[in-house]
Amino acid sequence: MKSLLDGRLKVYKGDITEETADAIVNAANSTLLGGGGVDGAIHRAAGPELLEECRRLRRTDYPDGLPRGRAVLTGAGRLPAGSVIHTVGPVWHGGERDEDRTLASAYRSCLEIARDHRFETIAFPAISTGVYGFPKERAAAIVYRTVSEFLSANAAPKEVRLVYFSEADAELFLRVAGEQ
Ligand code: AR6
Repeated sequence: MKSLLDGRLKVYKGDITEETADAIVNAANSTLLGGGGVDGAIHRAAGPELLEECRRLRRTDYPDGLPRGRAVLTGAGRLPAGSVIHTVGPVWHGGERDEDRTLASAYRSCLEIARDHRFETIAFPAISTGVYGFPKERAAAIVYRTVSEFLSANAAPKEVRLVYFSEADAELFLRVAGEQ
């Protein structure tokens, strides 16, 4: 595990479904009804209660789905985390469709929810860098910038965890962060 930003940013390899943070982030899609990748893993581990809560949110607040770059809070079902923040990152189309800004907005929206609920810890997977195809290096630079800016302006959350699914992805982030 590596610590950055005066110990407030932790970076390591892990499985986000095992995190005990106040909130873990789900790289969802607009339907909020589950999918593959980390979304599928989170729903599998959380159980049917989480899906039911997402269905309810669709009926009440998001009949047309959760827009890209936004985030919404739910409980965590059987997960060890306190709650789940679902966000929808951009699909990579070559960089001409505001993908960078949408990715920053997805991270920022999650951090705002954590701050507003006075969460001490929030754990993120690498949003958009799987099925959605966002280039990992480019995402790392955006994530580092967005998290640094947010933490320097806000006392909560106290700690942000970036949980990468492979050692190589965690190392790539640390290299890019070191270049910023
Ligand atoms: N813990 C941490 N990271 C994980 C885990 C895990 N258990 N499982 C996968 N990853 P992706 P996206 C990493 O594709 O690109 C879904 O179908 C993975 O290695 O899950 O935002 C949704 O429903 C990768 O680095 O999310 C959407 O339709 C990262 O998580 C779509 O995929 C993100 O990969 C979202 O695509």
